[in-house]
Amino acid sequence: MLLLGSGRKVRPRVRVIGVGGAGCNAVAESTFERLVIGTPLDLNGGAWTTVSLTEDDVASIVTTEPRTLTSLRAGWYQKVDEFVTDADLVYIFAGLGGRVGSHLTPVLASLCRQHAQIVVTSVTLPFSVESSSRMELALKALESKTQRSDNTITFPNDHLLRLAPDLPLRRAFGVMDRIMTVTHMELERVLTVDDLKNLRQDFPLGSQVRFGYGSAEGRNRERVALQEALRSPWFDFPLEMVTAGIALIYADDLDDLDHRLIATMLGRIMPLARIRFAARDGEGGKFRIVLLLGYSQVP
Ligand SMILES: Nc1nc2c(ncn2[C@@H]2O[C@H](COP(=O)(O)OP(=O)(O)OP(=O)(O)O)[C@@H](O)[C@H]2O)c(=O)[nH]1
Ligand SMILES: [Mg+2]
Repeated sequence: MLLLGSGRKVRPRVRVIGVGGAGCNAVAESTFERLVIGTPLDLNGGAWTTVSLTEDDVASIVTTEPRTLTSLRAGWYQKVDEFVTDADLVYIFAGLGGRVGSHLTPVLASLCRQHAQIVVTSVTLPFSVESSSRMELALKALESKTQRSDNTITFPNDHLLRLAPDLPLRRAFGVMDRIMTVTHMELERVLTVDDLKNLRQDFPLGSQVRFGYGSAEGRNRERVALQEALRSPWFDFPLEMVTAGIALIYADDLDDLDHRLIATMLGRIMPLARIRFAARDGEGGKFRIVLLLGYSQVP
């Protein structure tokens, strides 16, 4: 069984970036060194690095080809560069479908890759009710992001409606913010620099990652929680395709046998996957599991 958090207990230097309206909101609760970048309307204050974009900046970001944008080294670009210069691991958050997040995220992901060992980008895709042009823009942005500059965790907003069909849009955004950001904070308590090397191999550049969650109590709690997590609306691809994964387990009194049971169950469903496990303390008799499952893009 592959465990995260073993090896030297040296924690990676983490930086978090929120891009555009959705990204800035999503990182508001993050406990790491954060940078938010967007128009003045997007920036929600707080004691972290703030990069305010003018309308001219936004116009050039939207109309300039990413490679040219990089070579221009505008003021905002240099501020982000400075912020991530000694980072080992960078998380970027954005909502695709608008102007800033969609156009800037791929550029920032490439920039961060020049410094950090791992860059994880978490993006939402718009709700269908928003507009079809938003979805088009979002999918285009997603495609240009998979120019092998990072690993992308994608959260199509629509899938949330399968869990909570009657949520008003504003509330739904808030729920998505939490779903998107909780995992990076939890992982941080476990990951060491040695883990980054392994994860880099497991999740090659351009990997697509999705999220699932389950919890249960009582008899067969491991099995029930795992089945719930595997039914996640975000696992909308065949699980046999999964090549790598992270299983974060929260439970008290877990022994080796429980670990092995979970590893065996996952192995049956995802025979090709290298799954790494991390155990965290639980609450009462509850067993909770977060699954991040990834597959490499077919070139
Ligand atoms: N999770 C979350 N998603 C949001 C939020 N606000 C907007 N979104 C989603 O993110 C997409 C992009 O919206 P924004 O983040 O406002 O876009 P932007 O990057 O700021 O770009 P512009 O608004 O066009 O300047 C929207 O289509 C929504 O689907 C939010 O507060 N939280
Ligand atoms: Mg916006």
